[in-house]
Amino acid sequence: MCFHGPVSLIKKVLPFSSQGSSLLILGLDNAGKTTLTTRLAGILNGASKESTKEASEWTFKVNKSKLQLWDLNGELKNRQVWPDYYQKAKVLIFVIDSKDGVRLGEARCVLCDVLLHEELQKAPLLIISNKKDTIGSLPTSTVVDLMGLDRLEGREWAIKECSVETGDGIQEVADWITGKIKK
Ligand SMILES: Nc1nc2c(ncn2[C@@H]2O[C@H](COP(=O)(O)OP(=O)(O)O)[C@@H](O)[C@H]2O)c(=O)[nH]1
Ligand SMILES: [Mg+2]
Repeated sequence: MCFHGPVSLIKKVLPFSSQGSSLLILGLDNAGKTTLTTRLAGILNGASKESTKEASEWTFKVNKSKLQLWDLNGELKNRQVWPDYYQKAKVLIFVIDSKDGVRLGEARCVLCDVLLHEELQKAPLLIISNKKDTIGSLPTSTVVDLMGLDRLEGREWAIKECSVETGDGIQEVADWITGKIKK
């Protein structure tokens, strides 16, 4: 007997296991999400589980408990499946390419849409202003301004500068995650 069909269907509808916490890594394509995930795996005992064109699943060990991490594909055509992952997300990370001022407006709209989802109402949010090693990287105050972050109401949020390529700021991101998963 073959259960492949139904099991795949259940997995698609319920991408999370019932145990542990879940973290979503979101952002536009090319922001640095996958590079960040790989870097974090080195610090937080991460192991890659499954990868599709829409999402990569990882398991991390944080504070002796299991953390499921999902690195979601940020291309426009793949963003429509993001809500499938919102149900049990405890923590959100939104990665921004700080040298791509042209796409900050798009990033703002995408983040706005994400935060409107009821399931994510209580999830703390970390914005990562990435690619700080590049010439033309925008200062954090400009990113906060252009993303409208100071207008976020009723949401626990923080912003950190990072260069996931060089590793600068990664430890602070890992510490932030560890602090949130403790709660
Ligand atoms: N200079 C620089 N390049 C980066 C940084 N982070 C990511 N990149 C590059 O940006 C491109 C997209 O990164 P990737 O992690 O695949 O982005 P994703 O589409 O959000 O998953 C790759 O060529 C990375 O090497 C960074 O902090 N600095
Ligand atoms: Mg990616």
